[in-house]
Amino acid sequence: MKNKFVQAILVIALGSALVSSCKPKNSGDAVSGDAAQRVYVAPGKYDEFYNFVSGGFSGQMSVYGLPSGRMMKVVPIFSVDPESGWGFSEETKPMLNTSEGFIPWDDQHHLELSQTNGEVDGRWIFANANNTPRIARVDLKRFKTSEIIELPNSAGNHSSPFITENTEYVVAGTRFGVPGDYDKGDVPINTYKENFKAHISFIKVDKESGKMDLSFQLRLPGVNFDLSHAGKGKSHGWFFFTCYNSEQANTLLEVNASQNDKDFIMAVNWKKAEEYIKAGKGKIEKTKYAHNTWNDETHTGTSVIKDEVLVLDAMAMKDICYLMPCPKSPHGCDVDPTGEYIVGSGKLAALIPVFSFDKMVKAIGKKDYEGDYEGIPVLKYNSVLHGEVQKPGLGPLHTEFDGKGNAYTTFFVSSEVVKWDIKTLKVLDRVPTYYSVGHLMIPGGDSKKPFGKYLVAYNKITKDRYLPTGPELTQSAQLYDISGDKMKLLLDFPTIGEPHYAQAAPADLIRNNGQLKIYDIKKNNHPRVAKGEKETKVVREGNKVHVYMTMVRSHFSPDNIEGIKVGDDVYFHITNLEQDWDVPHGFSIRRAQTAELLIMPGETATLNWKPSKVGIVPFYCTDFCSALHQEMSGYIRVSPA
Ligand code: CUK
Ligand code: CUA
Repeated sequence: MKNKFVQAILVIALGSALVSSCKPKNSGDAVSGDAAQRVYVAPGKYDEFYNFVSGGFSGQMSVYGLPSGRMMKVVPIFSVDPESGWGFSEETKPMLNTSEGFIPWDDQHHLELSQTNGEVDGRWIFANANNTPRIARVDLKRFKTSEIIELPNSAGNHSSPFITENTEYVVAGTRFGVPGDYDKGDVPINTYKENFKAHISFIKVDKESGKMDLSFQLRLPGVNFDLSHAGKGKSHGWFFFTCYNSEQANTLLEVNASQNDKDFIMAVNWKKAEEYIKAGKGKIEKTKYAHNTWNDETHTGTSVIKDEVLVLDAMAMKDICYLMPCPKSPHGCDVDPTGEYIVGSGKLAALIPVFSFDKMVKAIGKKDYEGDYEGIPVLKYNSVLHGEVQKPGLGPLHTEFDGKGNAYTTFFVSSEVVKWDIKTLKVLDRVPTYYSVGHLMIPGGDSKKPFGKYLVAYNKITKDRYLPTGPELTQSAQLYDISGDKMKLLLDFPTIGEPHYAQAAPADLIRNNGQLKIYDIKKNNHPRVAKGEKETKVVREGNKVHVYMTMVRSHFSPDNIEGIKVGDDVYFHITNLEQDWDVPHGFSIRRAQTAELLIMPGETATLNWKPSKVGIVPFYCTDFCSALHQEMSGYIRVSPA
């Protein structure tokens, strides 16, 4: 039976390969002959890896199983989510608060799993918001966003969130130079060079709780940071950022921002910066940013607006930052598992430069500079270069590692993944991607200990890979087997939003980290919890009405509510009394101005509703919860004001 099934899948796979027209000629070679078997996870069986994928302009993170490519969850982070009530319930609204109020959307590009000793530890995953600069921490015990911190003095939070090898810091570099916040901002745009500055934020992460705290910012010339990675092993203590627009042009048309032959990789000695901060060299500046935290026992988010930030002028400290020239608008910046090799991918370059950390340290020791850039030493290209990968492909973007001495780089323009040897810089293999790959991911592939085995390409262009769905097509990821000498294509799978960076961890690492199945109702400290039906009540305070409600299979209590008037401001505080795994209940009310609530066992959530019409208003549970789910409903009587 199994073989027949596999054969059928193969026939379908091959058949579709024949009818597609615009594939490179070698596409057949790249597909593994036993691909179907390699990705088939039988019903009831689990995947080998969790794959966390950035949601791009959806603002969320999605969770897939590998090798099956099955999507298991979308975790709402930076965008409202009507399905779960994220950003709609009173408790979650503060999580999307910023210094300029509630913001319902963002562009989520990169994810980074927490690490201990440079190895993925499966505790948290950090996410960036590109548009309104923010960093989030998602707790992987609950698959829920626990914390969001806004970044002051920042615009375009692209070079983030990348972490140091013990998750000491989450680091974030700005994409746009800006003059700073508030009163500093009112300057002519063509005064870019003098007024616009780049910033790197260092967010401290508490070892036990994971709680974030904006520790300090480095102020730098107004270059644009693109991507970054921390050093590891021997280079622990350093951070590496690609910078483009070293011209500091305020209009990024090619003539301006790409005229320099070489931009830079900036090496930042963050341990030194930390010392300067400890020695009191930072300056406290007035600003405003939101810091939002979720409390698991009150089931409520709190937003605090902070008004100060500690800034260290990196241009004045001569030994924090160093620049390594890097050809043509570098994009990705990746550090190999040993911490020795730093790969810069110049997206307009025809080669990949690989820098040596040891050589860099030596060059700094000898002050082997070719000059300086606004007070920051520029090291000589040849004194820091390990070597160049010649003619690897067109449009290199990002590199990951397999832990066996190989690097894998994506090429957007030539639409391929290229495998090369880190030491010899020889190209070993190449496979086409469909089409125009951006990021790639190997489980643990940016850590000290990659898990290898698979590689996923996250593509920018879909074209003919799936059944057409009108002008808008799904985004596409592709899974490759990298366990042998040659890469083999195994599977296409669709993703949400536009996927950028992703992470993956062995399933057991996440499953055994103390996964939560229910919230203990005894520990529920929500200020308006009802821990049993006896505690339910309707309390009027002026035109505000608080309904303390419970839900349990298969009824609400109370389920008939009278005494509500047009113009009232009604709050339904609903507690799910269940204490069984996978028994959420939903709550929706006719003409609610917000969304539904999906409430987990033991949790309390609040929906606000402003009745505008006289009449009978039904409400019901949205999640099929028992044979009597359809009966799980009720009525509200709305009377004239
Ligand atoms: S960027 Cu998307 S392909 Cu935002 Cu990481 Cu390189
Ligand atoms: Cu509760 Cu359906």
